[in-house]
Amino acid sequence: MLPHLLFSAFLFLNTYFFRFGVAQTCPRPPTCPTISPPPRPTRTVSYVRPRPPLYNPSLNLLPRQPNNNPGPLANRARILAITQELKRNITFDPQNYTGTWVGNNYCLFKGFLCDTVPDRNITGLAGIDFNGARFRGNLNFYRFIANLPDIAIFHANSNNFSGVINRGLRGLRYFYEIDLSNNKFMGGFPSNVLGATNLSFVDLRFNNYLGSVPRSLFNFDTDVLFINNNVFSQTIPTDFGNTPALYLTLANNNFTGTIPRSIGAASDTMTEVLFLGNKLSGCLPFEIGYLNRSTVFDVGSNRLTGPIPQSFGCLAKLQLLNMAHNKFYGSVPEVLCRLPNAFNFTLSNNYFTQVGPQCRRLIRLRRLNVNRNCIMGLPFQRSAADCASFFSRPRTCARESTFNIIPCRLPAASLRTRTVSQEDEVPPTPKSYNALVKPPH
Ligand SMILES: *[C@@H]1O[C@H](CO)[C@@H](O)[C@H](O)[C@H]1NC(C)=O
Ligand SMILES: *[C@@H]1O[C@H](CO)[C@@H](O)[C@H](O)[C@H]1NC(C)=O
Ligand SMILES: *[C@@H]1O[C@H](CO)[C@@H](O)[C@H](O)[C@H]1NC(C)=O
Ligand SMILES: *[C@@H]1O[C@H](CO)[C@@H](O)[C@H](O)[C@H]1NC(C)=O
Ligand SMILES: *[C@@H]1O[C@H](CO)[C@@H](O)[C@H](O)[C@H]1NC(C)=O
Ligand SMILES: *[C@@H]1O[C@H](CO)[C@@H](O)[C@H](O)[C@H]1NC(C)=O
Ligand SMILES: *[C@@H]1O[C@H](CO)[C@@H](O)[C@H](O)[C@H]1NC(C)=O
Ligand SMILES: CC(=O)N[C@H]1CO[C@H](CO)[C@@H](O)[C@@H]1O
Repeated sequence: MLPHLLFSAFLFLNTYFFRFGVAQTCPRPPTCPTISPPPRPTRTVSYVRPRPPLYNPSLNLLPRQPNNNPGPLANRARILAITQELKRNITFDPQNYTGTWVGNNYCLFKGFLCDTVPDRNITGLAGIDFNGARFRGNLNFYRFIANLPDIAIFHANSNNFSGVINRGLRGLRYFYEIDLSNNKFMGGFPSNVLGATNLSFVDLRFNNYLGSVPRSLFNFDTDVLFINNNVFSQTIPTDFGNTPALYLTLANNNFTGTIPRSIGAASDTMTEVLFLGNKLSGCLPFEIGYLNRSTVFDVGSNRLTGPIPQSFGCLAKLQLLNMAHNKFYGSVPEVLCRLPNAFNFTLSNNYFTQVGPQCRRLIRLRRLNVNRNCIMGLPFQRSAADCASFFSRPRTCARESTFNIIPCRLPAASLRTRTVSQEDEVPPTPKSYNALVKPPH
C-alpha cells in the first residue's frame, strides 16, 4: 500500500510540475530520480481534481468521473431531449458547438461541463459555458435551464437567448452563477431569478431590461450583481444598503432619484460600486463615509449636486473615485485628498471652487483631476460666466449639518503629509469596470 501511495504522490508531483512549469530543482542529487521532461501524463491519480469543482466545495463531493466514462448520468433523458430541442432552434452556430451534441453522453458535448453531483456517486451536468458561442435562433433560456436540474453555473453571454423566466429557479438547488449578459432579454427585471436562493454571481448586463428593479433586488443574497447597460429607470429602492454584494454595477441605465441613505449599511461588504451614467440627482448622503471597504466609488455623469461630505475622509481603502460630469460644488475636502490609497480621483466638470494644499499635492501627482470646475488660479477651469450663472441660483442640500460628520477615526496616513514617492505603488485592478465593456458579439 505504502509504495503504491508513494508512487501516486510521485506521479502527482510530476504532473504538477509538468502542468505548472515549476522549476525542477533537486536538492540531493544522489537520490534524485532522473527526470526527463515527462511525456503527456497518461495516468492521472483519481483523487486529484483536474480543475476546481463546479459545485460548491463546501458540499460533500465525491471524486469526479472522467468525461469519457462518467458512469451513470443524472437526468440523462431529460437533458438530451432539451438539448436536441435547443439544437433544432439554433440557426447559426459559427463555432460548431451543436456538431458535438450527438450520442448519449452529454459530458462530451461542447459547452457542457460535468461533475459528480454532491452527495451522490453519479455524474451530473454541472455547468453550461456558451460564452461567446454567438448562437442565433430563438433560444428560450428558461425552458432550457429548467430542464437542467443539477446545474451550478450557466454562462451564456453574447448569444440570442431571450424569453420570459417563467417561474422561480428555486428547483435548481445547486445554481450559483448566472451570466446572461449581452443577450436579447427584454421586458421587466426577471424577478424570478431572485427565486434562486444560492446565486452568488448574477450578470444581466447589456440586455434590454427596462422599468424599475424589484424592491427585493437589494435584499437578494449575492456577491456580484451586474445590471449595467440596460434601461432600468425609476428610483433605487430605499433599502439599497441591505445588499450583501461586493461588486455592484448599476451604470448606464436610466435610474433617477437620490442615492439612498441606507448605503452606509453595506459597509461590511460593498467593495466596488458603479452608479455612473444614470440620472441620479440630489446631494450625496454622508453615510457613504461608512463604506470603509470600498476601493471604487463611481457616480460620474449623473445630475448629482451639493458638496462632498467630509465623511469621505473615512473611505480608507478608496483608490478610484469618479464624480465627474455632475453639479457638485463647494471646496474639495482636504480629508478626501489625504486618503492613503488615492490613485485616481476624478472631479472634473463640476462647480468646485476651492482646493487646499493636500489636494494641490494630489493634483501635482496627477492623482486628482479637477479640470473644468470654478477653482480660481488653476488651469483648465470653466469660464467665469459659466460659474456665475451656476451660482446665481441658491444651492442647498437637505440635512446640511450632516456634511461635517466624520464617522470614523481618520485613517492614519491622513494625519501626516506623505513625502515618499508613490511611483512604485501597484495600480489598482478594479473588477467592476470590466463589466462596462460589452462582451464581443
Ligand atoms: C462510484 O461508482 C463507481 C461506479 O460507477 C464505483 O466504481 C466507485 O467505487 C464508486 N465510488 C464510491 C466512492 O462510492
Ligand atoms: C461540426 O463538428 C462535427 C463533429 O465534430 C463534424 O462532424 C462536422 O463536420 C462539423 N461541421 C462543420 C460545419 O464544421
Ligand atoms: C433572436 O431571437 C428572437 C426571438 O427571441 C428571434 O426573433 C430573432 O430572429 C433571433 N435573432 C437571430 C439573429 O437569430
Ligand atoms: C425552441 O423554439 C420553439 C419555437 O419557437 C420555442 O417554443 C421553444 O421554447 C424553444 N426552445 C428552446 C429550448 O429554446
Ligand atoms: C429615460 O428616462 C427619461 C425620463 O427621465 C425618458 O424620457 C427617456 O426616454 C428614458 N430613456 C430610455 C432609453 O428609456
Ligand atoms: C469600518 O467601519 C466599521 C463601522 O462602521 C468598523 O467597525 C470597522 O472597524 C471599520 N473598519 C476599518 C478597517 O476601519
Ligand atoms: C481616472 O478615472 C477616470 C474616470 O473614471 C478615467 O476616465 C481616467 O481614464 C482614469 N485615469 C487613469 C490614468 O486611469
Ligand atoms: C447548495 C446550497 O448552498 N444550498 C443552499 C441553498 O439555499 C438554501 C436556503 O437558502 C440552503 O438551505 C441550502 O443549503
